[in-house]
Amino acid sequence: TQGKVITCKAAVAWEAGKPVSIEEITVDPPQAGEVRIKVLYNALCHTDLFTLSGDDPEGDFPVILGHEGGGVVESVGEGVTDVKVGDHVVPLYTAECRECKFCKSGKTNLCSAVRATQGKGVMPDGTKRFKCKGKELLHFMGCSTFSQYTVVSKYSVVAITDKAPLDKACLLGCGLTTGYGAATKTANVQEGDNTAIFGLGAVGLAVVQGCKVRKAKQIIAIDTNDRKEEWARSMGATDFINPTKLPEGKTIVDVLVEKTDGGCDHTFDCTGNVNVMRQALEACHKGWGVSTIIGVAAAGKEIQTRPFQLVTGRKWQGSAFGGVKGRTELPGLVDDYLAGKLTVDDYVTHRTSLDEISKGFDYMHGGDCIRCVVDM
Ligand code: NAD
Ligand code: AHE
Ligand code: ZN
Repeated sequence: TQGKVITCKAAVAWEAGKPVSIEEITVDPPQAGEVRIKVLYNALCHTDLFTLSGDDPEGDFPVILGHEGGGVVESVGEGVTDVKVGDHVVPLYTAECRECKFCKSGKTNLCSAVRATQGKGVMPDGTKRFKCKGKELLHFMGCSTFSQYTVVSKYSVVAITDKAPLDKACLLGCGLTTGYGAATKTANVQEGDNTAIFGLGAVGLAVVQGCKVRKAKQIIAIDTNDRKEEWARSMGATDFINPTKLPEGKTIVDVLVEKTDGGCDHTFDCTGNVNVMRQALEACHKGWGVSTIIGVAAAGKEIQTRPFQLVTGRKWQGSAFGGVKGRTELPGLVDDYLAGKLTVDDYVTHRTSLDEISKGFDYMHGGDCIRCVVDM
């Protein structure tokens, strides 16, 4: 198939707010600096739902969604040397070129090499590789893993050991790395810290794992769904609070400030709800508490607090892909997974097939699903 157009199946999002539909599409060969991947597995992340809903300001249609995938390199364009045909790979929605101002800054994992074109749903040269019924389809987050074959920039893919099962390692393509990295890299939680995590989906549970590995003293898990308590404790949470069941007249901030003798050293939002983000900030300890936003809020939503909260020493920050440099650091996380330091397998609570991917979306609305892996 090298150099040939491939015909395969994909879940196509024709328009916002409508279910994806399984279509036969064509995938062009990789151009210079590009890699064509046979996608074997893809986990469903809430960000896919977010964009499908129409709430994503960068969301445009028709598009092939999906960004938490795992597969094998089918062919490479000229100038690609870091991956080769047959390699097991994970696509990266946060690229790493190692040449741009961001990659060289030593201050962020963000990379500018392909982000502008990625946000427009096209390849770095401004064109697309997907067609369906004669119509071109947009790319998504530089990955588009809802297709049996996809094409990505060489900066947006990393090879991993073939000892890691791809139907689990694909979770490191987003949710697991995002949460674990947010705690251990972006926030850099220290031993003895008091921490609170709002929202115990795959991301929040991975934050809990990161706080645990850093030997935080209190790891307070907060979720409106009681069924998440068991999940949170299994990942290392010391406490669980359902903010819809508080003592009369108490807010979640009151409860957390009392529980932590003045407030948390670190809090995390993993819900995408801007009101929760405010609570997470205001539950931080005066003088030094840091709140890290991971959740993705809908277009137009904004965060609010009194400036006094910051003047008196609280800090508000965010985290993308856990602050992790994918090409440099993801293989290390795979090693941690294989060494049993990072729990991944337990997160896969549901499976489905590409033909029945919409069942996967239904599982995610159900509240019992942590991650559903699609066999492509
Ligand atoms: P999820 O929907 O599986 O988990 C969200 C959890 O938050 C659920 O358990 C839900 O019950 C809980 N929740 C909802 N409202 C709440 C509230 N008011 N108070 C407390 N808990 C509440 O989602 P996920 O896949 O874990 O992703 C979490 C968020 O992180 C989403 O917004 C997603 O888009 C975002 N995300 C961001 C990045 C990044 O790099 N910044 C990466 C992955 C996901
Ligand atoms: N297009 C969205 C971007 C929202 C957002 O914050 N995305 C996260 C990844 S979510 C993965 O499940 C992120 O890391 N963004 C960094 C980046 O470079 O976009 C919007 O809201 O505009
Ligand atoms: Zn995601």
